[in-house]
Amino acid sequence: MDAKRETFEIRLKNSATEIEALLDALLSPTVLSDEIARPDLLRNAMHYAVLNGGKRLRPFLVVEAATLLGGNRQAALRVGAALECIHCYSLVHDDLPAMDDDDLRRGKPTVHIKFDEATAILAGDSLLTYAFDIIAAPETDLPDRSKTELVLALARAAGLGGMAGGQILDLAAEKHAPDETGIIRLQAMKTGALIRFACEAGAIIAGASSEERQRLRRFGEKIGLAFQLADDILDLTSDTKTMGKATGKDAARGKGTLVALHGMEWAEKQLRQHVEDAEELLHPYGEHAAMLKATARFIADRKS
Ligand code: GRG
Repeated sequence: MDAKRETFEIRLKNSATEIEALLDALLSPTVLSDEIARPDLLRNAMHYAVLNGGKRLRPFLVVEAATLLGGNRQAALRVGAALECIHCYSLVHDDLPAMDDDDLRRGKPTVHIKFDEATAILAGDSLLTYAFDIIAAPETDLPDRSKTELVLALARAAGLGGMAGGQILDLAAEKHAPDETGIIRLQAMKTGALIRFACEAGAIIAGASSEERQRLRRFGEKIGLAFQLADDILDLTSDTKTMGKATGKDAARGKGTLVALHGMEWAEKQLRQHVEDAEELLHPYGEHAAMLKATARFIADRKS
């Protein structure tokens, strides 16, 4: 492994450890002010949904983007934890029988298998709500204006016009295969929106100029495209053991992906192009952006 990749992997691992410690503390039995009680069953299901492995890529992007632009690291960790709560909620709900009906996630039984369906639905709901609590809470050391911007951007990324909207387009795509524009749009919503938010959030936390915020947002869009393309390639080339979840499901359902449309050779070339474009966007920051550039390469080269 080259030295740069090794440095990146150590940094990702360390940041994942910090995020997991924070998530564990946030999901402790201690009742917060204005909460009435924390029912054990629901809290345990949320804890299981969140602290069950996972690369913690989205929080890493928040922290690294904020670091690049001089933002407060502790605040970035809390926003990263909030984003991970939303990501995990989406996985819990995506795995439900009414959606993808999966038994395995991150190599372990999915939440509705380990607990039950009602608990999984409520754990997802509570993780979604908790994300906004974590950002707005006084412990997140940011000006109110930044918190409002973060809440608004995250709500737009996760909801009707973002991830949840993308999920319904994805479900509809099983019945009527979308054309190329439709595939790109649904993927930008379902997967891309949270990744773009992660990068833009770093700029918001740092109180960066609108030009810098826009640059980080475009970087997020590019790596979001790379992430989805890599996911589609892995769905065809990897196995359940490596991925920790079922593979080959998209192809089996005849679900339209860009890989299915254009072939593997095109997809791999396109993937490299997205990474190059992403790196180019960070050119003005030189070596300071080495970690974010390494993240773009990791997303394209990942094996799970
Ligand atoms: C239920 C509202 C709602 C949305 C679901 C995220 C999602 C939308 C569906 C998951 C299906 C899927 C496999 C999407 C592809 C991209 C993706 C989110 C992969 C998993 O993300 P990783 O690789 O996972 O970052 P870890 O486990 O490392 O966190």
